[in-house]
Amino acid sequence: MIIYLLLFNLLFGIDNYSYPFPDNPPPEVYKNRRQELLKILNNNVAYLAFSSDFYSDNKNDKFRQNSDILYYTGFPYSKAILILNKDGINIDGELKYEILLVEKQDNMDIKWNGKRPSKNEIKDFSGINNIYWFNEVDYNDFFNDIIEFNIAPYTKGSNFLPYAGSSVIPVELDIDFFKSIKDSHPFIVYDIDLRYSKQLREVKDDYEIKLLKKAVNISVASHKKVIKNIKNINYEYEIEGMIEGEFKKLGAENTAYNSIIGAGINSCVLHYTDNRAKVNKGKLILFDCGAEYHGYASDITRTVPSNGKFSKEQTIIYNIVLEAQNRAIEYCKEGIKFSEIDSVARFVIDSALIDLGLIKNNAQSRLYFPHGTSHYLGLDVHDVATYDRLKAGNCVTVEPGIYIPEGSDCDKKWWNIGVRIEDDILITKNSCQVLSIDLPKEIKDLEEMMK
Ligand SMILES: [Mn+2]
Repeated sequence: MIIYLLLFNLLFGIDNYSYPFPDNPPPEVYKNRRQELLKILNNNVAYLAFSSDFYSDNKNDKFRQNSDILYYTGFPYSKAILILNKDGINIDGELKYEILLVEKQDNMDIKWNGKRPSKNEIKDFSGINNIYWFNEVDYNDFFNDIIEFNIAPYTKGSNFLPYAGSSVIPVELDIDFFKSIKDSHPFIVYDIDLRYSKQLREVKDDYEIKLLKKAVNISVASHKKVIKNIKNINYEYEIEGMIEGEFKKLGAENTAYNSIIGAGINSCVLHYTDNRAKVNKGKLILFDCGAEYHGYASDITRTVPSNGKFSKEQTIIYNIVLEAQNRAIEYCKEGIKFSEIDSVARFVIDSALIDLGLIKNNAQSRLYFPHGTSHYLGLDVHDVATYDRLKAGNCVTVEPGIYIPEGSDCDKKWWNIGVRIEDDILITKNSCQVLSIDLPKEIKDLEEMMK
């Protein structure tokens, strides 16, 4: 009988679930990341990270794991809590430094939602030895010597907030997990912040760089497809459909953020995501779209005219932004302050806009260039990091822009020109590598592609 079953499996395959992915890091890498975190955690602090379902009750959204759980375990499913503590947690007379609590599936859950990995399978891909079902242990006893919880907030799409100090997206602290703990341990301090994790996550290891490159390559190929087809586009949403379809066709699970596709006046709206308007002839189309691959984000923007040919005014503004971007990218290397990337790009743009008479002085810098030039990139599109000095292994975007909406206090010929050019940059030992280098951005190359 066993033989027949084996033969059946060989012939037809058993595809309960498709995890882990073949290009995931091996278990030692996750284990090493957890050990690095334990090194910098203070004594008597328990680090806690919850799977995304703890932070939102929207069951209809496609599940995407909390970035910190992905980083430390690779576990991509709901109903999980990661606990790390450098003093060790006493379970049955043994000290455990890392624990993953997961929910045991019943047959109904398997039937409706599909099978999740067993304890052994989780152990195999994450390297965590101590995996317990929620109802198998009394986790109240875990925290008898704890004076502080360091809780990882949910960060995807949280738009620069989590590293601004304490989180403004608090974990649902009245979840059952905390209710009983609050009764038995009323004096534990709750610290919702990535103060420890960000020190590790800002420096990407080789496995992360590989996945980031894959995400970027998918985005580059998809942007190319849009540029080549730009003259056939009649509505903004056609680009949304084409580019997001291409992301998924090439293996991306998600978009890294909501696609921004703005034509004409909408090219001047920084976080425009309606993507419904008609594309008028000769207007600029700005598309800021990035794929997410195995949790890793890419973030790329190109701006091209709908008729395939830049007008005189479009060319002038476009080349200022391109010059600012090139100077800023050249400046990116280990040791420089993160904020200086913006200073370099802003200096180029301010000087050019003063020469054109569009602004009077640097004090007006934010009139047509109202956002920062860079952010870190990783598991989150606006990734957690110290935002201090660049280190080898950091990944950042460089994305200057100029936006002159209708009604601006300048010659009408500039109105509704909005240009942003954004690439993804890996900081290396003495220099940097533009991960999205294969996506053209010189006007002559773009016009050639659109022919
Ligand atoms: Mn960006």
